[in-house]
Amino acid sequence: MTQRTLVLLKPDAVRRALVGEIIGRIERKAGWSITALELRTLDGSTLEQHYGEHKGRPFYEPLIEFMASGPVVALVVEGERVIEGVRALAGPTDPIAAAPGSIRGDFGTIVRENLIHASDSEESAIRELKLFFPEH
Ligand code: RTP
Ligand code: MG
Repeated sequence: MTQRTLVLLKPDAVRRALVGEIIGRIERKAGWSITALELRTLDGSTLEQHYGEHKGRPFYEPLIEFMASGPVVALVVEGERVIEGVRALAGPTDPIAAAPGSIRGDFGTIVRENLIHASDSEESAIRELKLFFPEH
């Protein structure tokens, strides 16, 4: 089942120069490919649409501020079961609970600064790809 997913390497990953490390893990999965990639600083409107499901939660405002605090690397990844697959590479939201070997488990400590976003379902992937790469 070939799918496409939206991945964001969050501002902490860019600041800490972990972009190559994280992209390398995605690239090495058999048969997956990166079909779009861009360094960009996200504006409030894009972030409100992207994280709209969390509006009203206590972590929402600091999350939006963090996500706008520096450039992210946005990428489209295509391949076999890639939606579930990138979420598995990333590990659970809380990096302390994430197993070593996962991206969050290997590099993160703070819940907010957990390095990577990946679409969590086919519906989210379609919505997020339209938001970040409408031309794609
Ligand atoms: P993402 O949407 O970024 O891929 O992460 P996720 O699905 O694993 O987690 P989600 O529940 O959607 O939360 C979105 C992002 O908000 C930050 N967060 N902070 N309690 C907190 O301080 C808290 N909870 C969530 C994280 O950056 C999380 O990835
Ligand atoms: Mg999420």
